[in-house]
Amino acid sequence: GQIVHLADYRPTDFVLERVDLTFELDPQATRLESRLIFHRREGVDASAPLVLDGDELVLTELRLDQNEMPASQYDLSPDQLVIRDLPGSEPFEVTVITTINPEANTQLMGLYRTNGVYCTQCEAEGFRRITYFPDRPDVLAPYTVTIIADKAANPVLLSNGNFLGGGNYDEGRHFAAWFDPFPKPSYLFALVAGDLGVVEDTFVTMSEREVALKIYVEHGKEDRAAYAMDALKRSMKWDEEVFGREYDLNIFMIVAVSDFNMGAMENKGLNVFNDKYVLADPETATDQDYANIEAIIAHEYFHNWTGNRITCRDWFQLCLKEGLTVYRDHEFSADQRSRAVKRIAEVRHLKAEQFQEDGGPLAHPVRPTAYREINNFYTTTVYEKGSEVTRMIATILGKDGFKKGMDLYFERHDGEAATVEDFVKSFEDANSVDLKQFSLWYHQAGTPLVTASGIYDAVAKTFTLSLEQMIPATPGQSTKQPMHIPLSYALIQDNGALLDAPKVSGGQVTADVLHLTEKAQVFVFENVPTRPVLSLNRGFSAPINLDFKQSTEDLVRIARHDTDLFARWQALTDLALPNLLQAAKDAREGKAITCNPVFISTLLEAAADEALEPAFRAQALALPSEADIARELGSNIDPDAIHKGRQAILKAIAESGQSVFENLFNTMKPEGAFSPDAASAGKRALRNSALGYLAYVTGGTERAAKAFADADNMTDMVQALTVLAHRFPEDAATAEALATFVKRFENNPLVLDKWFALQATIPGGDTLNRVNALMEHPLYVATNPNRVRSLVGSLAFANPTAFNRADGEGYRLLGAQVTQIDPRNPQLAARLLTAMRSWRALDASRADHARAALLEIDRTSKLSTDVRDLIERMLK
Ligand code: B3K
Ligand code: ZN
Repeated sequence: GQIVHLADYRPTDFVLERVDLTFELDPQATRLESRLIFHRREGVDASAPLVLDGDELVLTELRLDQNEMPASQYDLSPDQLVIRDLPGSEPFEVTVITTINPEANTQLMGLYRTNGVYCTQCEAEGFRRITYFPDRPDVLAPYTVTIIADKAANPVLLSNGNFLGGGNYDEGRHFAAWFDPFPKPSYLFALVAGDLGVVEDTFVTMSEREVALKIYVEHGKEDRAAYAMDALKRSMKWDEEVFGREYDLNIFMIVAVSDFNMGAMENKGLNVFNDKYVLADPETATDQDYANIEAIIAHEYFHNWTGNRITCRDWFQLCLKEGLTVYRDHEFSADQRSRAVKRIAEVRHLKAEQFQEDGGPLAHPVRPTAYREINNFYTTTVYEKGSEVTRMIATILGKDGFKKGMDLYFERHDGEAATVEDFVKSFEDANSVDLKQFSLWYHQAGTPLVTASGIYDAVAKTFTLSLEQMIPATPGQSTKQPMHIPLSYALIQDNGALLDAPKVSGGQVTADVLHLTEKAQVFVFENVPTRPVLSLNRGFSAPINLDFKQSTEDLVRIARHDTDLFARWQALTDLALPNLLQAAKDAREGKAITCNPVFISTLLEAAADEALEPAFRAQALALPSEADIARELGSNIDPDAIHKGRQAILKAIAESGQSVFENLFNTMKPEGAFSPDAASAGKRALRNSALGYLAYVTGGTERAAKAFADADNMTDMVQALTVLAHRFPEDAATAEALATFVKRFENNPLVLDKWFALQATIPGGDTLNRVNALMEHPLYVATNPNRVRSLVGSLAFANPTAFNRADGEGYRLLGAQVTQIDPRNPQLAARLLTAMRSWRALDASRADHARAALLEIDRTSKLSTDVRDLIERMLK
């Protein structure tokens, strides 16, 4: 793979007017006749050839305006088709006939088979595995698609757009024709065919058009699609109400498949989903599963406007659709559930994943300028930081200003392939503001570090806040410019009340937001009666690291009194962190581990506070993870010491809070039949958190075993089983519970994934033996991405002590998996490999083992571009 540069972008020489595809489906030899109408773009040299992309393609036939093309007119390779001597300005038709083997397609890109169902995945560059085509997002055209297939095996024949008609064909075959009037790029093409069950509903849009809604699942799983359907209808309504966006076709379809490289795909009118994000019922899905389904259904649906109606000019603009659509799905979930709890979960995820990426060898700007393999840029930086950048625009412009900008963006660019610059300009023009400095968020990688310090002058009654920003160097970017960082703040007085609208000087201030735009800046607040406590970056208004040394008393005041619940959670976290860091240090040096009693009492006070929603209290009790502690330490990391220290802190909290936890465990069970709503889920989360703490006091095993036996839903069952497995891995009760669970759910792949995952995350080096044994288990399916992620992915991403075992065996295990999976499924292999992206932060001996494992992969001949690209960046 060659490196592609943003600076090299230029439009195609030929404009694609229409696409007409006819598929004759066959498991090993599908025939596709593709008819493309082009014309030469105005001003393009008459000698310029038409260049079409391919990937491992077999050409069967080629015609120009219905006549067979002489071999002298084109150059052919599996990766490219170049046609010369084409008309000057009048339209012409190229017919490309290819033969495809869906069954041999293990990459799951292009046309493939999963459980007997034909399905496609074309983003980013999968369409070129189906036919020779100008496979880039700025080539938009309406598509007509005809599918012909054996009727008995494939009663369902689907593609994008509206259904035109269908009927019987020859030899037991039938056909269906679809037309998508909305011009789209090839990455949004989809085809699905097979024998599937369907759940149907309708939605009436804001202009009173009736839209048919259909969710296709494997036969017998129809009942488990009800929640997804409900989430879809709520998403459609919300997009009308909040963004003014109405659905456009007369049908919207979702298909759930069991072999999929990612979560889901927003193909126009025909979303294809990993069935993990469609299927749910109380017996088999956890509250987290329900929340994920709601968020992903919404995300893919929202793409219809942010991604499909307005798409990306080139793949460098990926955040234009992904960051924006993540922002939209975050806002949707916040509106459907508890906004503060949602924000806490988002920030936890952002810090765990994106901050880690931004601080390592794979760091890149939200809008990169070069890539070797685009599939490696579907990253948490493009998605989650991209969403944060959108959120900051809303913070800076306010609700109305943001809406004006979005409306202008939709108005200006509907039907187009746009850029990040187009997006930003819409906000500038709609609000008459200059966002030039702000745009650095798209271009400069690295998490800014803001250092803050405050001084109160009791005589002058002023509070002086000094801020300084530093953006760390990242690969290819050694020097950075100061950015525009919006910091939401509050001054909390002695009595806990917030100081109302204080007078501030020193820079731009809008509502409760300080705008840090200089490298160093001093804000002075006047008429402050007593020494205030500053709560800064409330709601995580900017995705930064904040270095602000606040005393325990000050943090306790924020934790008790801030009106922003996110800030209260942040203060509790800031109270916890120094204890966890010190504990890791003491554990490493073999010293006794202690914990600040004020932190413990503040935490327990929050846990027991009936005025706070249970989900918030559960978030507070979920201390920073081992990975969070590692990130705070930054270098010379010893995961065993972090684990040992954190366990000691958890035990100290459990011992002090035993009665609080017993009370929560006994009272937090939601009444009545199971409901996945946010309030019930919050109660379950708090109760299960209490169960986790109680595992550190006498009777822990028995209590967890009983909780497992009593569980009447998957959330409680999996939580109890996790407590048993993680805290008492060698206990007979654990072995028995694991056996009961697998026997009960042996026919449910999604539940089996949980069984594998919770064993792969048992702390400690012995887990590597367990994982090796599980890879030989008859229920382990090495070709199913969900199963591989649940076992190997969970070990590498979510089990620091086992994966980083001191002898390096964890890295070797991952390396062997990566090289084994790579030839079949490069995207899956590459994704697993990113688990090693922070290897340089480990202690010297572990880092040596990690480097050796990476070099071993590097020595493998014939690595995919995906893995090769990552290895090179990680070893650089
Ligand atoms: N757009 C797809 C992701 C495609 C990934 C290609 N490697 C799902 C989404 O973000 O909605
Ligand atoms: Zn997306």
